[in-house]
Amino acid sequence: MENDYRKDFPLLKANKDLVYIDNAATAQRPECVIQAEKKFYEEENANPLRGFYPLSLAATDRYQGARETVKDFIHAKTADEIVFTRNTTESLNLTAYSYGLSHLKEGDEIAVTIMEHHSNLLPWQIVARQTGASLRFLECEPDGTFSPEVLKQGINEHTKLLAVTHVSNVLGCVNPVKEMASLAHQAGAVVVMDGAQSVPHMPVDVQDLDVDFLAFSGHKLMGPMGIGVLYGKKELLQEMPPFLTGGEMISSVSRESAVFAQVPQKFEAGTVNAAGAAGLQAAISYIQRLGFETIMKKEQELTARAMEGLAKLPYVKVLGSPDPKNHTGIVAFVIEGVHPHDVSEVLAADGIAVRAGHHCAQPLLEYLGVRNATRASFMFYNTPEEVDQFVESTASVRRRMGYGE
Ligand code: 7TS
Repeated sequence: MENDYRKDFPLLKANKDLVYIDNAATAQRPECVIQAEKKFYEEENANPLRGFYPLSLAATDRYQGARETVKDFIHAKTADEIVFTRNTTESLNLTAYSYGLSHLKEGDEIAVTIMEHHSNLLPWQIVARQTGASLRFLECEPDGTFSPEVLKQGINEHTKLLAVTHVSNVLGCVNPVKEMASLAHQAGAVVVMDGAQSVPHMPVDVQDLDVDFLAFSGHKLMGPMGIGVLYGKKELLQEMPPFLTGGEMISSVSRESAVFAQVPQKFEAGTVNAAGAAGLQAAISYIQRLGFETIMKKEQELTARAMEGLAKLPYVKVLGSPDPKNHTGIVAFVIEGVHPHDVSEVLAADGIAVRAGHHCAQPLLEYLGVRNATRASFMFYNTPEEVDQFVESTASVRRRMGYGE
């Protein structure tokens, strides 16, 4: 192994021959994240934000400390702008049900890109159906770029909300969200950014991008499953109605009504995932110790190596830009004549874990004229040797499926 990041990851250490390149689905967790969750349960476990005894105060401190860490990580103005959720999907649904249903009306338009993950599409379909607003799709070029005309027409005086992913989980391209947000704001719309595939891999600064909402998941950035984040500008969160109601999100309740707590507690009904927040905090610290410069350099090298290898196979077509520089660690591809499920099974037989299917982006695949694809997604802890194994195995698929080459 060329790098020694793998030693930080118990699962990778225990499975020396595993080539895990399904990182866009979920990353592996370093030891420090697993320990942070364990430490919470062993030393700090009590229901946070409720008790006044020392243990509950310790749990509260850990939970709110994690919020501060997230705030600094994405450069939010205040920790009140950070709402903990279960995952990206819940963060986006919260935004749709709370902001969308209360702000949109008939005649309004919701601009969504054609490359959204279903998590940033289905909630807006529901908002459109319930409010009478309509969806307008921003269609990209096959390489994932948007022409200025598409953006100008799609983001117009009727647009009240722009739903855009920072990085496509299929094409691996980075969208020009800052420019798109500026157009949306000129039109009077708010911007909801899906950061599931960007926040783990590059610096994301919500103030610089000027997005109104940002959603991401802990598990894709090496944190625990079951903890996610919704960032929202405070003035927007403050005037939004709650999404879920019940314990911990109120300041007082009478028989007939309730006064809700301040943000972010207003959006965190019920017992929170404090251990998950502690693990997420540890994951962010791990990323910060490594630095995005190193992470991006490693991931770019791995992606370039993979794409150069695949480019030599005439029956393999990579989705999106042919230039590795326009891909984060994500490389989705089709092999002529072979179903992606078969591709992934052949790779699995060689110990290689990739994802195959529609990647929860069916409108994009349909638009690109492919039904399914296989996807490799690299993370800094992968090695050039693993990339070579993946390319070699992919090169053997057609022969092993009986195509003779
Ligand atoms: N948005 C994007 C861009 C994603 O890639 C994903 C998950 C989600 C939202 C949903 O995240 P969750 O944590 O709420 O599930 N994407 C994938 C994937 O590409 N393969 O498995 C999950």
